[in-house]
Amino acid sequence: MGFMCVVLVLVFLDFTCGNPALNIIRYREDVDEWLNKVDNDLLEFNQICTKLTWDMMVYGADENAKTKTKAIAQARLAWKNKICDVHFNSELLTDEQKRKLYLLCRGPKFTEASAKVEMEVLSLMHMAYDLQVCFNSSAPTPLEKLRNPEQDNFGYPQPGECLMAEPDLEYLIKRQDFNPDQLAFLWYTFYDNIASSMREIFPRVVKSQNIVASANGYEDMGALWRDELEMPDIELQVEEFYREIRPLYEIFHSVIRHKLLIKYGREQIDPTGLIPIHLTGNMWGQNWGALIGLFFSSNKSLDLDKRLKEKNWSVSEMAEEAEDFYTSLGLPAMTDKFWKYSIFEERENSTMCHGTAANMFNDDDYRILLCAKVNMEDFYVIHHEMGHIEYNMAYAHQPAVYREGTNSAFHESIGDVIMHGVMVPQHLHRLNLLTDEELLSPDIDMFLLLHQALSKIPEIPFGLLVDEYRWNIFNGKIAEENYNKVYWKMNEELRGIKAPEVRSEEFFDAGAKFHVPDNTPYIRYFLSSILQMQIFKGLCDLSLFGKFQNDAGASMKAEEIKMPLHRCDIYGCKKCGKLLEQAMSLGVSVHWTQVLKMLTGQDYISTKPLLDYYLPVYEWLKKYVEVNDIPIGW
Ligand code: X8Z
Ligand code: ZN
Repeated sequence: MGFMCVVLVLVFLDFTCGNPALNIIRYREDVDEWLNKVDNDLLEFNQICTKLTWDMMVYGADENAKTKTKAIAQARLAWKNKICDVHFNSELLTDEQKRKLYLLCRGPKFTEASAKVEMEVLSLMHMAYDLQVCFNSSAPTPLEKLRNPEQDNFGYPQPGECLMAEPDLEYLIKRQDFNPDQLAFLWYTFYDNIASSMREIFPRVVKSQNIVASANGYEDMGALWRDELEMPDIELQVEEFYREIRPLYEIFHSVIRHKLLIKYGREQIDPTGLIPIHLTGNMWGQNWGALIGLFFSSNKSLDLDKRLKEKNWSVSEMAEEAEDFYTSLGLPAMTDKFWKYSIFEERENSTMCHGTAANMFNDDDYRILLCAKVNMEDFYVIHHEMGHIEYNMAYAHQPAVYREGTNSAFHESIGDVIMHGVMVPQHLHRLNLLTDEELLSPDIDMFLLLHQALSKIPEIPFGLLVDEYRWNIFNGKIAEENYNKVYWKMNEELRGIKAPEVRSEEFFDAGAKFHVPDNTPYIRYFLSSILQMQIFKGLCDLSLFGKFQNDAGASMKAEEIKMPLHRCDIYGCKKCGKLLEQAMSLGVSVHWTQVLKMLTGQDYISTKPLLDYYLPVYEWLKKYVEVNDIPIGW
């Protein structure tokens, strides 16, 4: 969600627009009037900033755009400093007024000088990531040596060819027909290029970030990021959540390692050790969906990517299908401007390719930017981004200060909730991605659950890793000279993953993940992985098809026996859409516990729905481990 992220940075930078300096406001009514004015300014800033950010993402950041951004940022920081300097007689403030003031004034505090440094270092990070790699055309390259005439090298980069790191190399590393050396070469090409430039920049980022965080009373930038989530003991809570999920991850890890051992042999895989990241089918080892073939031999398997392609859908037709799911719930369709301005595919001159949803804060102007292809992973990304847009639309009537998710983890979870509704046999059958026979086959549940598990379970420890790591850099627990060593040590401890070979301090490998150069907090995805299952369960309980029906036709009253969560078909459930809409429409006007209570009946985060959802996979993996005598853990 690069866009929201960049904008957030700018939102915190803020505009001028002369509000008369009211340094002490004594009356409630005056506070309301003042807040209304401030809100109008905020809306205007958001409109200007989002337009600038969108244009920079789409057309690149030329000098003109940079100058404009700088000017707006300066104006905005002056504005924010001014409004946050106003004093109130707090006994007179209503709870609503207090919440607005908290929301307006949280985040970093800039001076002209610190804003300048911050913008410089953030822009350097972006340049390090938005990278095109050109493969050497003269000297014999590792690429040449790796080219195997016996093998289908189709798609392997040719000497002289230039590719974007994300998404082109990211896409290639999924290929299961490349050999381990070829996969390692792709991985090194991505990481060596990005992580070496990031090594020099990141310490400057840390310094700059901590200055602007402590200027507003936070201990460091990690504390500032955590504040947005409004979970006071979040560091302990996320540890506890992962402790609950870890047995599922470990058994899953062990079975995948065993399958990789069969495929690649002991030369590549240590049967009791760590999984090499470049063999996970993903540049960051966060999504193992490309490994589904390890479980189902290709001729027998149900290749959903292939089926999607056979439908001859374009990417925008995939987006229409996603929209259809949302409208089936009674949620609004995408707007005309969405279809007019959104970018779905990689362009010749694309600079930014990470999936992004943009709220332009302007009537019905919402957009997404993707470099998608026709495959299931990008079908997911489309649903994910549309979830952001539905959230944006639901709170559009709120004052500008409330037009955010109740916290960022909720914003990340909506589209994923919907995607869980897509990945049930009934809906895939509705999309003609499953035949009648497959719908009724007893194996279909396990296939889809494994598909979901491969795509989503590795994201959980990765979500924790990216931010625990950065929190510990911001608070000084990780010293600069150990940045990379600690990163790989945490990879080992938290998720049993290693680099192809030991990495030196010449690199800052965490910087090869988009959200690090984009300066976007990442724990939201960890929390979303858990929350989305809770919310999906909340919706499932409301839907008719969340329950087994009584004797065919005898009564339309649903039995109280619940449908297993992984089979819950929420498509068309108007009650579900209504509840989602009500919850999302509150924006950040209320604390997230209230929103979660509406959606699930509980006001706390629980891993139970996630563990229940995967229970059949867990049982299946346990048996598999016993039968094959597979060691667990690393
Ligand atoms: O960044 C994203 C979205 C945009 S908010 C495409 N995601 C995370 C990632 O790619 O690392 C979605 C899942 C995790
Ligand atoms: Zn997102």
